[in-house]
Amino acid sequence: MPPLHPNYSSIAAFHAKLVNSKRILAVCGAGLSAASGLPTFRGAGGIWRNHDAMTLATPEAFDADPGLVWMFYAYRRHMALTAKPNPAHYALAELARKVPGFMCLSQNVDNLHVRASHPEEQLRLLHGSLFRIKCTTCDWAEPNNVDDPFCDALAAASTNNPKPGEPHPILDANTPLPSVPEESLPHCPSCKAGLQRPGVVWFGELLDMRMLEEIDEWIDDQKVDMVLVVGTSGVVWPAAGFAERARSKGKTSVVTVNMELDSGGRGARKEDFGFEGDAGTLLPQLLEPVIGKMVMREDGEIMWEGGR
Ligand code: BJW
Ligand code: ZN
Repeated sequence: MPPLHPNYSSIAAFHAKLVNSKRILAVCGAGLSAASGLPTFRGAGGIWRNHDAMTLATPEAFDADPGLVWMFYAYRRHMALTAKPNPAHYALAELARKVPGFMCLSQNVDNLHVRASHPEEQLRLLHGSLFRIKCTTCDWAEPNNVDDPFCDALAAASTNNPKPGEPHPILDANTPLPSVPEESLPHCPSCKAGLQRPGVVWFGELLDMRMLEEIDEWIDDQKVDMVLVVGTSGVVWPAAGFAERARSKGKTSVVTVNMELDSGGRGARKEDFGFEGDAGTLLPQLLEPVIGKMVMREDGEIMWEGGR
């Protein structure tokens, strides 16, 4: 995409706007966790065995073959547990500590924001979590289940790759999946009738209504100075609508950070910015005047030097 104005990708111009921004919203997607080694949904990474990940993320797919869909999610849980938050997750968490008027809306279900110690009250997980388990039938839910394997029948999804550097056998559509009959999957301990399922939001399902109301109230409350749109294709609703809603109170800068700018930078205006590249590299640089420079101590603890 050609730059919309000379400053569209100017870090200096962006920094000038950032340091004067008091209310900042972030809308994040799978590209944020790409630097942690987790695949995105659309594009090459979105094929699981020979299934489009999108066709597995539906209640219909779960009804038709709960064993197959659970295997997909069991593998994603294992991958997410094995992955580590990357500098972009840490940068957003530090931005939250430095800017009380910052709110992060994430479509990611991998728990990496939480593991990067993002303050909970400044984080909304729009599409739930791989580690929340709920019942298909009643209101029973377990908020944080990190069992890996999740159950015996799904153990194959939790094995480490026997040949590191080559695709995991579970991703090879020519290697048959162990059969996972419905009876072998955990049922609900409360109603006993329903199946346990991942607490994520599938296509056609409602997001948490109270959370959506709170988000709308947060956006409409006062002018939002800046929206960071990070690593998302921006095609899934309602997440795709928040940046435009935030513009309603005046000049809000919408800042796209994406590996491919034209994938997320549609309809940009002269107050907007766009930065092309890996979010894990770009976000810490972009936010540096406020959060400082990230330093990892020998014991693995993240520190921030300089900044506000
Ligand atoms: C990098 C990078 C790097 C790569 N650095 N960047 C209004 C209009 C039309 C349709 C609808 C509408 N309202 C609702 C709908 C229906 C539907 C919808 O949006 N459909 C559209 C696809 C057309 N929405 C829903 O059904 C939602 N429910 C709802 O609204 O209920 C009411 C209702 C229902 C029906 C009709 C009307 C109203 C629920 C949506 C739930 C989405 N669930 C999933 C699965 C979650 C569980 C799981 O993880 O398995 O959420 S689908 C999948 O897409 C997942 C993601 O969170 C979501 C968004 O994807 P994301 O994160 O943007 O990833 P990608 O892969 O698309 O993009 C990655 C980006 O990163 C790319 O741009 C890369 O370039 C970039 N990138 N590497 C920076 N290193
Ligand atoms: Zn139940």
